[in-house]
Amino acid sequence: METNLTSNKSLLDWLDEKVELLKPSKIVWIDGSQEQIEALRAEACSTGELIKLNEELLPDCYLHRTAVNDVARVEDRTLICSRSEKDAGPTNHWMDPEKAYKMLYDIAAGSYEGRTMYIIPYSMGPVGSPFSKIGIEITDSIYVVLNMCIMTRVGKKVLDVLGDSNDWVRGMHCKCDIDAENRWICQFPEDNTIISVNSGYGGNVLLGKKCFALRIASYLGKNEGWQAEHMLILGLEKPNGETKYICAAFPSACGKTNLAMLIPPEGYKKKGYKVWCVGDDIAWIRKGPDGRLYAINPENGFFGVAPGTNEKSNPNALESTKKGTIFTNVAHNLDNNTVWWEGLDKNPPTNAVDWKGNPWNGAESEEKGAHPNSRFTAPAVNCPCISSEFENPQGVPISAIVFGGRRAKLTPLVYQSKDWNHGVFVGSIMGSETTAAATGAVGVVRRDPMAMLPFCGYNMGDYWKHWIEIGETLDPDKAPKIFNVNWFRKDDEGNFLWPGFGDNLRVLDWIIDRCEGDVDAQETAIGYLPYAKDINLEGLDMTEADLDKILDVDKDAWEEELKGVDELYAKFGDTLPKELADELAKVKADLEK
Ligand code: SAT
Ligand code: MN
Repeated sequence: METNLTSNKSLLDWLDEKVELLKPSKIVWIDGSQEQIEALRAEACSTGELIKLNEELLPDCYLHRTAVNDVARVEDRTLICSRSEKDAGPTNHWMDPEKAYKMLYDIAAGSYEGRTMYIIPYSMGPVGSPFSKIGIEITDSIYVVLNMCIMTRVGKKVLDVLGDSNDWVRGMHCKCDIDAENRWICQFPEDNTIISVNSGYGGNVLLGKKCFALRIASYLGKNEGWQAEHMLILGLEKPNGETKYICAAFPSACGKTNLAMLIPPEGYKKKGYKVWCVGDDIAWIRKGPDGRLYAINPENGFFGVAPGTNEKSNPNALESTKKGTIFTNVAHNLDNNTVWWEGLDKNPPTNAVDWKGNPWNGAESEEKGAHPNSRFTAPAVNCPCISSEFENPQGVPISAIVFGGRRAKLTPLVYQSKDWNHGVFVGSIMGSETTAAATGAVGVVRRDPMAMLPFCGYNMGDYWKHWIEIGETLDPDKAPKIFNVNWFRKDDEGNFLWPGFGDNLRVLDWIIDRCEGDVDAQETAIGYLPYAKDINLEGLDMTEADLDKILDVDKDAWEEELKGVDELYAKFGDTLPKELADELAKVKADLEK
């Protein structure tokens, strides 16, 4: 074994066991140094695991292709292994921990033979922040190491903070044979442990992300009085220089990265509005000494969806990918050794290789060049609008929490909840049309409470209760106000009724005005809706009458929708908080009025 980077006994004992099980030929500690990263990049290029891209156009950037059967999260193979099935709840897949360990150890045994075991010490959150948590991931994939070095804070400094503590999340990743039939992503919340086998794709193997920062962390948060949420964090700077922070939860591939890096419309820009990105996917939230809620982004990079990202839709994300980025499953332009994806521009390369590794002519081929869930892994520091508070160990104070989904019909552009518990209800009934971020059918409405359906590490009924209890500890004047938005309403011909992208700032502007008590709203059964005149349409080819079409509450359609909520709630039995049953009854009664 090469020299240990720590004398932490709980860690060294755990590693001994894993070496015995996995039988690596070599062991490498990841120290976080630039020299080590360079050496690993070179090694991965020599085996074809990575392709080095044009150094002039895309310095320090690389391309990786996963196996064709391994391109998204696998929700039916993602398990919560709590001792009691009830603690995993009705929306998670569960397996008894003893049985799961046995199954996983059988699959993993000897799988590092002839391979190297990389030991990655990483911090979720700024190293040493009171919000932060430490994890160790072992992996046999250089791709995973290099992605973790972008997405998290990695290396010796993390072990120095850990010291002798036993408080760290155990993560074991084994590529094995990338066998889809034996692919499992297992969380053991009571043991602070994650085991992932037979995958090499993002959310399944970058264990700091969904597995730790959401599934394990949500469970830790429940026990320790804080929250781990699937939310972006952005700062909206007003012309007077004041910045208000918003957390927003949307399911995967619904535009969190775009919203987090939004460029204000021309008129707003002229007045001096700016948007600052603190995070694009995950927020860890806790109460600060002044009684307000504060959030940090535990990640250090963006694992964003490539298709559709372009100079117009998200110039800040595009700029973030111009150096030090790893691209996964996009097309490779052989003419200039760069990358391309659908929606980047209107000039697909003609001499290229598609995401599956086959020759591809973008001018003629019917096939896509990039997979719809192809990704970029880009360092947060590259982002032109990264917030000055990004590294703030105390986080940023939250004024508003926004829920949202992808709904062609029903849900209005924006509405505000009546109070905290009603806001928890609004989050709990979120529904969204499915996307390519997970395997399975795309475009069907499914309930996705708080955008946490695939990411809650325990019983979602208890999770809702935790939300309600957090609210009870907050002074109503200091609690964030809770909203719901829908950028995706369509007319009967399938055209979007709202321009989206930068123009979403018009809605955020109303949201902040509501938080400050600066604007009136109309009370409806589902919550407070804006008056059309109060959403600034300056510079848009849209009238107040157009806007009214997406600021409606269709009683019959909502009654139908609430039947879906009845079905969801019925699954929870006695773990459904009474407060939510009460909120549902109230909305139903108000719709009748
Ligand atoms: O694949 S990830 O889980 O990392 C990204 C996502 O689905 O949001
Ligand atoms: Mn996500």
